[in-house]
Amino acid sequence: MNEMCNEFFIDCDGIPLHAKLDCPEGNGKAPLCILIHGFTGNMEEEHLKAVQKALNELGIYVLRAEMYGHGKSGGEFKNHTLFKWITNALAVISYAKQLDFVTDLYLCGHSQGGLLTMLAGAMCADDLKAIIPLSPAWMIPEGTRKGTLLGLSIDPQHIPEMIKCDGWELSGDYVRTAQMIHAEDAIERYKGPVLIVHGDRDETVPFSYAQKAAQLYADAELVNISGADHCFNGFTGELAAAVSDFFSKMITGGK
Ligand code: FER
Repeated sequence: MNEMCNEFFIDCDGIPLHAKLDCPEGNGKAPLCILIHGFTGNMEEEHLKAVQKALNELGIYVLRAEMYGHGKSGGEFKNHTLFKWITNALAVISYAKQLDFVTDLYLCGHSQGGLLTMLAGAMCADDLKAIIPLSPAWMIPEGTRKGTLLGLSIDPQHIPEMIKCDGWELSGDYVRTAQMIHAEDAIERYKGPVLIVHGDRDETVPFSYAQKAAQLYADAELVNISGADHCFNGFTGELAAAVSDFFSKMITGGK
């Protein structure tokens, strides 16, 4: 094992972002994939660990990072916004870029982290060999403009101070900032390779969004995990295989 591989925090403007670097066998130079969870998620979720292990087995470093208000990172959940997550992702990308053992850099994220992958991908296209949004929740910005948020109804013109749901509450600033994001612009801006993996039984993000994104991207592949839900429960092997196949092609230069 590489002694660099461990658990640590990446500073983002004073907010500690909890990170774990999992290494492949050997200490050599190799690609690295950043891996980010979704809304209310964390780096220990089964579907993320399945992707991490599959990539490590292919000889790829995996840097899992938790965003503002999630997992063991700083900040409170109720104060997180996509703007803060974008700043966090930029900090993690900057950190990963300067690691001397990294050859190519990739960015992968699930759901809200998949939307983040699409946004940060567009911002850092020069630094990323490919992006891998998993069940990307790219309807969030459009939903907040129409007044829907995870099944809740809100007045898009008069956003409440707090939004309360079973088990969580969220500042209205989440909605205010999400309304300013246009995922379609990010899709148009990113010309590199994209792998989207999505289950057609996703109850949170409709599969049709994956199909639409795959059409809009200049160079996208969509893998449907038939029967899988939002978090690929019971299908983590299929998810990992889809990601592995894509990376195998990327590494051997087939792509
Ligand atoms: C929403 C739909 C999906 C939403 C968040 C998500 C906050 C994200 C889900 C996830 O990351 O798993 O309306 O609003």
